[in-house]
Amino acid sequence: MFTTKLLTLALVVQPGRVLLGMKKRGFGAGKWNGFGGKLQRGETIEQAAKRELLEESGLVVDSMEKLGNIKFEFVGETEILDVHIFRVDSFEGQPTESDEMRPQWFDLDKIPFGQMWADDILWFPMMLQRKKFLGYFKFQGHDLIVEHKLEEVKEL
Ligand code: 8OG
Repeated sequence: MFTTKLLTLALVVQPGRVLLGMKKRGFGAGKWNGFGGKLQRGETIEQAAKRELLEESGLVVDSMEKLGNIKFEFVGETEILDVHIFRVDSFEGQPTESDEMRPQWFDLDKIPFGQMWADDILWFPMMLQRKKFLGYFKFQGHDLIVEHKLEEVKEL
C-alpha cells in the first residue's frame, strides 16, 4: 500500500539569478534547494508554500505562480512524495539564514546542479521559462534516478 505526503517547494527568481538554500539538516541535507516542506493541518498547499518560504528564508510573498507537480517514489519505500512547485518573482524582506536553510543567490548560468537533487537539472529550465510541468521520478537511494517521466502541460 502506498501513502502520499504533500510537500511544497518555492523557487525565488530575480532577473538573472535564483535564490537557493543549503539544507542544513533532515531530508536532503547537504543539497541546495528551493524552500518548502510539509503541509500543516488545515492549510492549503499555497498557504503552506508561503509559510515554509517565510520560515526557511525570511521572505514574505504575496503571490506565487504554481508551475509544477512532481511525484517521487523511492525504491523500497511506500510513501510517495507529492511535491507542488511554485515560482516567486516578487517578495519583501531579505534572505535570512534559518535553522534549516542557508540562503544564497546563484547566477542562472552557475546553478549548482551537482549539489542538488538529481531531477532538478531536468525541470529547472522549464521553471525558469515559466512552463508548467508534471513529473514522476523513481529514485534508488537519494542520488540515482531509475525511472522518470516529465512533460510540459497547459494546465496543472
Ligand atoms: O520538510 P522537508 O524539508 O523534509 O521537505 C522536503 C523538501 O524537499 C520539500 O520542499 C520538497 C523538496 N524535495 C523533495 N524531493 C525533491 C527533489 O527531488 N528536488 C527538489 N528540488 N526538491 C525536492 O522532497
